[in-house]
Amino acid sequence: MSYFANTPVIRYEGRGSDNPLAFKFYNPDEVVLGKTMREHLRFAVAYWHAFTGTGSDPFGGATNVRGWDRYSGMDLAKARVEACFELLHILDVDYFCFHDRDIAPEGDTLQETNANLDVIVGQIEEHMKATGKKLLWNTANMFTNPRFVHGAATTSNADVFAYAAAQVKKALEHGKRLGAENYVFWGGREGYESLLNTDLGLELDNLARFLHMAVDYAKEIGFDAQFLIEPKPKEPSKHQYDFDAATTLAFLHKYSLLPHFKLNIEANHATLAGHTFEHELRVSRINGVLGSIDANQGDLLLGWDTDEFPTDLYSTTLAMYEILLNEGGIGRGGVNFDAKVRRASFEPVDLVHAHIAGMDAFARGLQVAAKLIEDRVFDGILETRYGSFQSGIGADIVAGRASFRTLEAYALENKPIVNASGRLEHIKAIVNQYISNV
Ligand code: XUL
Ligand code: CO
Repeated sequence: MSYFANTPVIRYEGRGSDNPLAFKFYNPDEVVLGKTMREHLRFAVAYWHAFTGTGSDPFGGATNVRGWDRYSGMDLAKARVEACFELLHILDVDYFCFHDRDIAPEGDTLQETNANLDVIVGQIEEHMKATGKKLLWNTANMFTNPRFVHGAATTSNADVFAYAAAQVKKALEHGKRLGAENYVFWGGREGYESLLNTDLGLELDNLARFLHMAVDYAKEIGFDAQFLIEPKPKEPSKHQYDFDAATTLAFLHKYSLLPHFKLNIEANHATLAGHTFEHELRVSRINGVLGSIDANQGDLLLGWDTDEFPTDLYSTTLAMYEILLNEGGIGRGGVNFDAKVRRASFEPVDLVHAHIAGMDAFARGLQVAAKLIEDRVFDGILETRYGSFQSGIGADIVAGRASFRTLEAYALENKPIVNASGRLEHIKAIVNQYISNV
């Protein structure tokens, strides 16, 4: 039974190809800076958008035409697993990611819910063994069910905190069983609406307590996945605690969690926070916490998380630039397509087209970024721009030899200060040249 009309496996045909079912830039075996594209990019399909999403929006219902929708309950859950492994095969993608609630329906009790999950995790495990596909990360959905109306780890209701702990405990056990390489915490309801009824200090302390318990339990059961926090400033809550990379870093530092976590940076979350994707990646990289990415893009004209498939080459180039400069590249992380087809792209083949578009955009970004690095384009620019710190007073500042006294004495010499142009327009033109010529 095929959910994708027996679509053949997508192959690389090169940039001249007009075959919609072929890669134009993603050539898994092509070596770039000593590693294959497959190794650099570690693409993953997001279960929630690809198999659980329906195309509904606040103004209208489901539009997606999906073969598995003829089923319900556990049969639907099982059919989605089949569809997932078929799509991974078609796309030649090695990884997938899921929330617990994406893969199995909730029962009337936590026991029933867990039993449903166990069945589906068993089915997934068999498919993984048979196909060699791998779990990039799993996570717990603690935002859809109304019990999380006040939050999960940051709820005002201790019973909900306990429930959330039980849910993550189970998710960690499943992550271990399936050999997940990472485990993600995205705090969908970990935030607040108004300070008028919020104990900000207690909520943040509790969030830290929760994360420490998760670290301890993973250690206890021997689950050695990389733990990741995924920052997002708002939506669904008005103010989310993991607002952006810098805020999350300060939180991890304050609560001694920094040794246990890296960040999963999502493009559309960055722009919602008023940052570029590359800003969030840079902040993470220079602080040693760039762990993985959720690949998508937002819309300049819309103020919410549109989760579009990434097609903007400028953005993928600058993102791959940060990843290539990160120690170990993307490491144990990957490029997870946390992206959904537009509501009007409702045919199953649109899911294939969308992933091809995203994979090609990242592959192209990788090629261009590698060439920018090889040619030392930005190194040259920075060396020139910051040259004043290489010698004289600048070198004294950098080496810690300067003080306000020595700097005042220097400034009082009253030499005319000469500034150089930042040349930004020229630099942007160079990037464009690389994007078109490489
Ligand atoms: C929501 C979002 C999540 C996380 C996992 O905006 O990005 O899907 O990636 O919970
Ligand atoms: Co995400």
